[in-house]
Amino acid sequence: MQVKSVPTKPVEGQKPGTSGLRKKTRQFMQPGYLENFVQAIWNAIGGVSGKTLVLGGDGRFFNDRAAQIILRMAAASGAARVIVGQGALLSTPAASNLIRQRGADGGIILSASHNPGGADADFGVKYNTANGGPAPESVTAAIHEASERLDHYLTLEAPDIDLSRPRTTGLGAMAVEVVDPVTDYATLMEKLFDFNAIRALLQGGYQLRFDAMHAVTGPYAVEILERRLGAAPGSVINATPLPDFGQGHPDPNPVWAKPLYDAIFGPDAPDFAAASDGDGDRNMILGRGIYVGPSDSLAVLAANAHLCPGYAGGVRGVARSMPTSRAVDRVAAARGWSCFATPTGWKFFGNLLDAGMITLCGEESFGTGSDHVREKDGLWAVLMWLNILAATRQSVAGLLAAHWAEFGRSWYSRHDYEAVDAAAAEALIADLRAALPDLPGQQAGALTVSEAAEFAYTDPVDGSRAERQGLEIGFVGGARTVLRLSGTGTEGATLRVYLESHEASPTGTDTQAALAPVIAAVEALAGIRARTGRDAPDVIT
Ligand code: G16
Repeated sequence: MQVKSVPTKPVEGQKPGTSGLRKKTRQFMQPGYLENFVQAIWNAIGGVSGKTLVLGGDGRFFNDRAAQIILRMAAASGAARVIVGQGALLSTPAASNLIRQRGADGGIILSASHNPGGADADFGVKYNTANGGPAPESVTAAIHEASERLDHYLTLEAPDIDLSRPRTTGLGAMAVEVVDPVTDYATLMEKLFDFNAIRALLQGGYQLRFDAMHAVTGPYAVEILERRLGAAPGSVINATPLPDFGQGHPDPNPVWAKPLYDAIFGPDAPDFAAASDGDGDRNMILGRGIYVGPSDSLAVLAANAHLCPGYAGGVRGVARSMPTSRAVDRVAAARGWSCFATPTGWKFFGNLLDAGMITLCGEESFGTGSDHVREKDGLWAVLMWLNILAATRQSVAGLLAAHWAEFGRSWYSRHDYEAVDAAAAEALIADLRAALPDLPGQQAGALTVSEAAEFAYTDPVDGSRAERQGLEIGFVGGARTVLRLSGTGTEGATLRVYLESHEASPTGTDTQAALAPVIAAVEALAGIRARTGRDAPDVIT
């Protein structure tokens, strides 16, 4: 088998965003596009010669083709071994686990996460480092730089490898080890959670529904929830991963997982329901008649973590992304844990987890996780909820009511304006940024601004600095808002507006009504309607 050096030129815009490089699938399929980015990764990490890598993806359109291209490129550049999920499938948390368990040097995950899949939808490539986590900013910057200096890439002239069954085979001098994508991950979950207690709960007639949204968690959920824990067959719905996710949008939130969300408020609602996203790292938690917001979910998991065997030794500390609600801060304060606020993006938790400074972390964007891997983990969150529900024998609604009674309630919502004209969105942010110093003391609707600043973060472990991570405006009385532009969209700009207020003894149930003064204050300060031409957000979560 011959190594081939293919001359190439740098392509514009191969700059990894919040979570790897995410573009339209057709762009990735252009000859040389994927190859250029992969070669840029190799170049940025000092080559792959002699290294062991993990490879897999969420099964979306082009996943299988991309895996073959990457295998040939790894072999051509001298990699010693690639551990690849059967059928080129691996959920993001399972890939993180494999990298760690096998002591691999890193891994490539093929996914555009919760974005739709298909020839006319989205594709993505993420590089994870040896700790199993998303590449930090220093590495993504090096990849981008390498992508701008590329003049050739290396590949092997070789036929496709059969990835349809577990076995080890060779590609040139490189070993290709095809592994079952589920087994190691399921074993890890059995160590962290009390499977006997969950099994007893489920066998006592407790009804569970898990929506895999035709994405990668289907096989994981069937194995763990139905086979190992004894949930009734059919409890996992939309369980077969499809290249276009059944034409759905595999994003587990009330908008995109609407059938599940509606079912929980319907007459035949199960006791507990959950959904996960394209690559299995996000989660949405629901209980009969109640939706659990991601920020509340993190707070409840932290407050009850000691009930799960993997966390019985206690929680060392917690972290949340800055726009995530402060519900978990109140738990941390009550328990005497340290609590960190990081920029949006799971990579910012990596150093805190590696240094043993935090045990649990989470984000408002439906991500929760712990030190068991270095990615957020959808099914892990579902199992932790089930373990806590089994241990307390409370309903989801009962557990939340008890939590709010103890810590008060953080009313929280995110308003998204999608595919907004990029220039208009950037101008909105730039103008508000310029106005920040003058905002304190200013009246905004019924509220008065108390503080306003652009969030910047100094990593407490390595001192690295991340600037311009969102505009944060606080109001007298403790409410706040954050505005930032998404780093994961593929069309125009997505403006995210995060809204929060706190009530010590909560009464109502309507989140948007509770937040109405904050919503009006943001409009008064930022003029979103006039500047974007939108009357209302596209998505409210
Ligand atoms: C990715 C990151 C998350 C982050 C989210 C934010 O999620 O992994 O840590 O919270 O992006 O997205 P945006 O920049 O659009 O607000 P995922 O699930 O897409 O990998």
